[in-house]
Amino acid sequence: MLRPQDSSTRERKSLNGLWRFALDGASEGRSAGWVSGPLPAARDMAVPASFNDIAADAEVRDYFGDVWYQTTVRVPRVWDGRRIVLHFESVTHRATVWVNDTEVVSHEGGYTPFEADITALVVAGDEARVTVVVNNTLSFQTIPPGVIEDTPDGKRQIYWHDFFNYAGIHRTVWLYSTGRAHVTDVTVVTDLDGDDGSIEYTTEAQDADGTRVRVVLRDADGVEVATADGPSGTLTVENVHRWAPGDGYLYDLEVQLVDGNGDVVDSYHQSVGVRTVAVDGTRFLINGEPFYFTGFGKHEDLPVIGKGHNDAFMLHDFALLEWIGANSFRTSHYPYAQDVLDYADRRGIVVIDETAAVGLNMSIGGGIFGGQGYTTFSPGTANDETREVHAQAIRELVARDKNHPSVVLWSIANEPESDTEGAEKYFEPLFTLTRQLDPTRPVGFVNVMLAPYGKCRVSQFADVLMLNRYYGWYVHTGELRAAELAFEEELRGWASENKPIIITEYGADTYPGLHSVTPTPWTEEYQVAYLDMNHRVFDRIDAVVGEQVWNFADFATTSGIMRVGGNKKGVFTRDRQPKAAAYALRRRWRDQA
Ligand code: GCB
Repeated sequence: MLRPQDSSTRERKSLNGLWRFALDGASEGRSAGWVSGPLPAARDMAVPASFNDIAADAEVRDYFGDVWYQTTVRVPRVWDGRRIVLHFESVTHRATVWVNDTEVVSHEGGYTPFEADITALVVAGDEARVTVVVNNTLSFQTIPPGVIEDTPDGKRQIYWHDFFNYAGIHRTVWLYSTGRAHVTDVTVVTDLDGDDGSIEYTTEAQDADGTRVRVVLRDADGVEVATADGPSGTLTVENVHRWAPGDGYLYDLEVQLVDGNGDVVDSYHQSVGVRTVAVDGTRFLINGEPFYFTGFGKHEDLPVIGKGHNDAFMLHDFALLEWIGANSFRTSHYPYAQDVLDYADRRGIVVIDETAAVGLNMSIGGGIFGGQGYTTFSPGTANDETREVHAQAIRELVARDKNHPSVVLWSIANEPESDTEGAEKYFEPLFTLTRQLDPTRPVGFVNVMLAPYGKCRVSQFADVLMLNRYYGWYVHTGELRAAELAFEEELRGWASENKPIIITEYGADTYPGLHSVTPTPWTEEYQVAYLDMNHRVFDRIDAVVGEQVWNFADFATTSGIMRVGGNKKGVFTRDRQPKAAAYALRRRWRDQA
């Protein structure tokens, strides 16, 4: 599915702003016909944003079940006779949408786009009512999983991932128009041959009889550098300007549908960064050069708007990445907004792109080790149906992000159970599927400390080993010497597998402003000493090709005795102020660069 854009043949209109919003605790909205008029007892709600923190009301913050959103949109008069589509960039975790009284689309999964052709339901120049029922409940058949438990106090939503279950309409909602004949998909795969580059392109189109495809490639100055005819083909670029870490150079590929008169009836622009990615033994290669990842696991998490996308914070976060000398991040623990991926392309920031499969591990809850009272993989818990939902999440992620040069590695899950036969059976087909969908990028998953070297049964399927390790925090707490020895011993084991190792998480909770002259967990000094210890270990092991600190910034979690106003492993606070560790990392990463 192509992201809506303005082009010479396409127009879009954002539906962002204030919508009406109502909780539906009694699940009566459908039977009571809420779609047929203004929502009863509604309040205002911002789109895009999570609904949880906006209302200053515990009932809303902790709500699970159906919530209703509604707005009206006037269809531009000039779209008469055009194809009209309603597009959602993400609704967490699932949605059903009506236009006026007609149900038009449902979608499962909180972080990938979906859309409906509503041409037959609207009239150019008139208003249309858009109603969305959003549901945020988690079960063993959702990604991420959860369970609703009966407690003496009523029903409770339990989940095992260590971040707050923010929900709502998190990204832009678009109404857009195209002509009848329109491009529906573009895929680009790039390669290098000495100084030259090649772009293999494939296009798909609908209602396009009587048209032909023409593609035009322009450089960043708008100068035409190659053209081709046909729905697929290969373009060659002499003396190509490569996309590379720190150099987000992008070409523009315009895909045109041209009718019999020579008129362009559809035009879609696809950015292209020409680069290669490969794994060679323990090396991770970008453009044939060994690449060392520096950076963070992040979150989409902000005060008030929760997981709502915000351009100002996006720019600020990228400015901080640059300030600190980070060259990469992981979209822990779900696909991030497309604006973020687009911007990573433009800034030359490297991305590990992750699905929302987090918390598939009944030995951890909310970041804390300890049995959660369920078996992870079983017919009654994570089962074949879960795997199909997971597979669909992978399909939608690859479909959405396949053309981003910044994306160099797929992470199909974070810290699932991976030391059991059930895990091995669950994951093998998902690796196969991901490779079928995208043979050009390495595939991996993020391994948890509970499945250390020698015990993990899933890492055999991965091209790259991504490890989350907390020596000196969750184990050997405050004992950095012991932590250093134990960590090095485990890592040497992994290094013998002859695959690149990226440490995708290491971190220590740190309360900003807490200090000590002795090594005391939670202080700013301890976070620095902890990171230094980790870095000594990484620097001694050649197979380690990346370090991504957990986390870029403090973030919201469920409440619990291990979390002080959220997870405090941020190198920046939630409002993006630096802790001492930010300066320490800046020295290491900028000196290394
Ligand atoms: C992890 C998880 C991450 C948690 C982190 C922690 O291993 O991947 O989601 O937030 O540990 O701080 O415990």
